[in-house]
Amino acid sequence: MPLSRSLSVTSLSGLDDWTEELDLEDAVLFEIAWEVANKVGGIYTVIQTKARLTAEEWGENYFLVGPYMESNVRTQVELIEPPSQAVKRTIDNMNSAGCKFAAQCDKPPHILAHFHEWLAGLGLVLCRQRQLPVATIFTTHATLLGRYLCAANIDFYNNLSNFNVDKEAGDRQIYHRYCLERAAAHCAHIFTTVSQITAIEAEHLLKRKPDVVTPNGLNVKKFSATHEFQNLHAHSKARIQEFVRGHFYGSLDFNLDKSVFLFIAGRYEFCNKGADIFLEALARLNYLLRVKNSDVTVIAFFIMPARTNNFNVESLKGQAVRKQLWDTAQTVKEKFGKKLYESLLVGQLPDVSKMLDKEDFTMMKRAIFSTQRQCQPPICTHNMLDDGSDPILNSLRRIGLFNSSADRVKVIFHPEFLSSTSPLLPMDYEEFVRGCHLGVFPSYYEPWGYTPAECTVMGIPSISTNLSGFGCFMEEHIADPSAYGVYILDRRYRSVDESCNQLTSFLLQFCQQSRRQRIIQRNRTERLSDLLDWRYLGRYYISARYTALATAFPDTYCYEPQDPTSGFSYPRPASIPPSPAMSRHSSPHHSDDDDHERYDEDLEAEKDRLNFRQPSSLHPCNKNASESIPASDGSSDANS
Ligand code: G6P
Ligand code: 1S3
Repeated sequence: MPLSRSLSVTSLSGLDDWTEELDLEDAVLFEIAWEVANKVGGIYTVIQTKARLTAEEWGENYFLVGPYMESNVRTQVELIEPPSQAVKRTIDNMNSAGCKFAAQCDKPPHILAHFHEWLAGLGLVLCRQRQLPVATIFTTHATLLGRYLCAANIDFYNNLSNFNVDKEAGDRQIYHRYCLERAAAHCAHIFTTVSQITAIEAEHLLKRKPDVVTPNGLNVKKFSATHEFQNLHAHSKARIQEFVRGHFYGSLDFNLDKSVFLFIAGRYEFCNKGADIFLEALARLNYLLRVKNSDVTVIAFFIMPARTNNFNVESLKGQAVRKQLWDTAQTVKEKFGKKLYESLLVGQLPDVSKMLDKEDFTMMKRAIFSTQRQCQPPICTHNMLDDGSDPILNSLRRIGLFNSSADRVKVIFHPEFLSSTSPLLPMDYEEFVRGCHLGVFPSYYEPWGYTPAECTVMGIPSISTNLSGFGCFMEEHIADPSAYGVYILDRRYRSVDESCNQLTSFLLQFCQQSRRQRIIQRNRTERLSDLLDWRYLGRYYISARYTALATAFPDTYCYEPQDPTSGFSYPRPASIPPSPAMSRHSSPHHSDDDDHERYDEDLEAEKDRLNFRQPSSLHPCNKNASESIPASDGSSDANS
């Protein structure tokens, strides 16, 4: 039965509406990746977050193919009967013939197979080698050689055109994998990657220029109440504060209300992810805050998985001590409350000096005694297996950040991904991000970089770099990213020392903001989230798919690819960007309510000023279709 599918991408604040239609008569889409229902890294997030939109477009003709891992199947996959006869026949044939059969139908569907990363690339190479009637797409999310060269601290971007790629791959003993990746890139009808910067890298290292750049999106959760995400920040921050109270018990000589929570998270690639320069910048920030006698305390979290043998005793003890203090306070409060109540019942004001007895004081003294600590609060929450050679710990030893009282910058290294079932910090990653003030991702090698994108959609400011796909994308499409809380560090045209200085100055600037300024900035950050929604960015994948179909089956599909974003630009915020000098926080009448009113003004003013240039719409055509599809407002290239 002929299928006609249409996809509407609408209602994103200020961004263009977009409607696309293609007659996908009996066409099926397979998306193949090692990370389908198998969380290893960012590719899992791409597939998982994009699935809904792709399923809306392809319906039951969309199939994801990944490795069979029993535990993942049990937790992430719902087993069903094959939906279409063609697929059922294929599966039956494969089962009965030990997977040796290709699809055999009277009228075979048009197959589009999208392979992600070199691990899945072999299937693509074999499709082409066996001349199967399959339209193919290969997406690389990073090049193997690029990752290896950057991790070796090589001046990568200034030497892109000079590498002897075969030799470099051979020297690093990845030649077989490199060849597979390069073969997949060359065999594919359409070759894509996740950012412009990785497109340049691929052109030099894989020797093929990507046909389409497919930036990574997210499923953006929109709250009906404007301030809901701000409330979530406050709620999650309170939970992080609780953890900090326990971690620093006995040394809580800083004001938690004036503490700023920074974090870096991701795969533990010390230099590629920029943990090296983050640490250096923290040391410089510590110095600056100390000489300025600042009352701000920075707590920097490193969430990067390393080899451990579980939580360490001191960290667990900290949370136990905090819990004990809490329980003691609750017990005393209850006794106090009961006596107060009884006194009021008989019409008397209580004698406050008699409300607590000796026993209560003993209990409280004992609790206070338990907070005595001979050592400084730990840096690391776990027992590290490679303590002596761990790069984060060694850097901390070198720069001398040991969580001492005098330090204005404290560090907590949590070498395990977060989990809501943790006995130490029972929060999942999303809750944790929401509770922090700033994500710091000064990566040197980062084809896209989901971490700052996730911060943005949750309304949390972040620092990324002009060597990351995300940073370049934001720099390209936003007039003044830092005004929106998207700080982009220059790691391309500056020396490491200069980048460290710039990072230090971003951090210092951030620490000097008042609460009110942070709130306004978060509002602005969140406003960018539509830009990162698959409902907007999904069009690049659609463009790649239509182009592949038209290339492989030119008698059936015709499509003239256009740049799906021929330049939209997000304007500067209408109001003055937050800066410490603009703070009205000292106003005696200041309250959070003022702030919330101010957010709305800020929001409305900017809505009025939004002036997007719309991308020219895609015009796929099917030879069966009579005309190309105009933009949803009826024009072909309208301005909103
Ligand atoms: C949110 C809440 C406010 C709270 C603020 C704290 O905006 O709605 O009630 O005061 O967070 O912000 P801060 O940047 O100090 O964590
Ligand atoms: C890669 O994962 P990574 O963290 O090794 O793919 C991600 C998804 O495309 C991308 O966001 C990231 O930059 C790459 O490096």
